[in-house]
Amino acid sequence: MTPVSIPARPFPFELPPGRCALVVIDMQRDFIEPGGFGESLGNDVSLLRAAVAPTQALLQAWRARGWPVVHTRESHLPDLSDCPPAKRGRGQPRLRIGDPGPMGRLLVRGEPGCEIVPELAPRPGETVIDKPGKGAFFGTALQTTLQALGVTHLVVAGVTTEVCVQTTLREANDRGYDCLLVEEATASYFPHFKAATIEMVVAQGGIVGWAARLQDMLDALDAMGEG
Ligand code: C5J
Repeated sequence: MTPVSIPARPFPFELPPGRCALVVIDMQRDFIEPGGFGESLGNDVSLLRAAVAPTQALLQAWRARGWPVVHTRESHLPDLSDCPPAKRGRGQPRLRIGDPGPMGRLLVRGEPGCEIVPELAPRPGETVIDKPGKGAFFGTALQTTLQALGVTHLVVAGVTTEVCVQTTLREANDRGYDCLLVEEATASYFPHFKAATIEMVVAQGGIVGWAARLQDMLDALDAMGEG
């Protein structure tokens, strides 16, 4: 099928229908809602809410076309055997990974806080990747999953822009995927880090990938129709 040309920086992104997965990074209650891991680190979690509605719009577009959707969760096994002590011990948070909080044990699989926010809940048939690190390829089956789906391009959304989103973009870039970050569908506790990350991605002729505005992406998809 002919690629859809998405207006983007540093130049248009040629999206191959059906071979471009939407990857939604870590839109979990633990990062977005009060009482979770993000707040335990001293962050204003309300800043991340802005990415929810734009990500919903992307999910709607992908679901309407039956294109592949991948959700990730930064999460650990209940015994924390996949959480390096250096990660758990870092900094001086009020609560650490695995400690009990109002939404259950922080970043532990199966706990309420570890779930994706209800507005963006995965649907049956969508891939959910539990990842112990910042990058979605590290310690996961993401690469084999994407290969099995025939995916060559990624459209990326999620939080936080400069941590798990950027790490995943770089991992994907090194594995040969063309990646586009949707600006409104990503957020950071530090808005200037979000802005800087977008600039880093698109600089030097798209050294890591592309960035596009949500409406430009939706308009380009609408123009091709739903198929
Ligand atoms: C962080 C993430 N910020 N999902 N995780 O620790 O970006």
